Amino acid sequence: AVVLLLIIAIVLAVILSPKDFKSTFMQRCKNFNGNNCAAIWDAFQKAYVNRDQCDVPPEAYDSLIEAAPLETSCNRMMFWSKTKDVAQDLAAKKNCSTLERTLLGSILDGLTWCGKRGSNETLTEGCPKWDDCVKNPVRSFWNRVSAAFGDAACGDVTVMLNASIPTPFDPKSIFATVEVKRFKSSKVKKVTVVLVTDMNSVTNCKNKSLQDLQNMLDKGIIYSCLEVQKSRIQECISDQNKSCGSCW
Ligand code: N1C
Repeated sequence: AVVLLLIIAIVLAVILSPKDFKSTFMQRCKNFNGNNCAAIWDAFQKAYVNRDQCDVPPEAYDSLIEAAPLETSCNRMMFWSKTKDVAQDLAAKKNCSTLERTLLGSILDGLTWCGKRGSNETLTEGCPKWDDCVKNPVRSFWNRVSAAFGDAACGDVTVMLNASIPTPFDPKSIFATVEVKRFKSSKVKKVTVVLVTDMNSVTNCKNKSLQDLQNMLDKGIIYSCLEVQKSRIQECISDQNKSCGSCW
């Protein structure tokens, strides 16, 4: 009986998961006050349904971005790499904008999806992992939406990086491969790296990869790097009166 129940549960989970995915999508969209969530869903799933799971290029999401443009505000944009949790907490507290705090980012954060040839279903199991192939639906989504987020960067921009890894500015990261390259000196005045340090730190603002970051910026964009202890950042999150930066 236990085995039978288990089989029924698995079959149900497989049948129901695409629907679950759509309802999660719609729920999150509505929670964000998305007004045309049905149209956004439509544009979203057109990107990957009925396609090979490793043949969804970032451009497949162009019409999704058109249907749900990113809303951001100058001087309040925050980028991050390998510091997701602390970046999210700070952004929420300081009312700064990370990609997860835009409509599309908030809907799809943490989700996995893909389609398959000959079907209009959305699958959530058996989808390619991040590194299985470059043109997988999830990876292409983050690449495309991050490009739009990078394009929107303006004014003073904050980037949270992690001093506990040898290469805080990881050349393979989305921040390095997509976002930084889109910062334009006509719009972005300054990039401030907040390098989050703690007891496990292995590097500082003199890190070679940060030199690479600085060199990659358009001429005219001011660069600065601050080493800030994680405990201090936690105070910036919890204590209004603590003197911190505008997004940290
Ligand atoms: O590759 P990363 O970091 O440098 O990507 C982070 C960078 C941020 O500035 C965001 O604007 O790119 C954007 N971004 C997300 O917003 C995001 N949310 C969730 C990129 N990736 C995002 N994810 C997932 O985190 C995604 O599935 C990918 O695998 C990780 C990337 O995290 P990272 O390597 O720390």
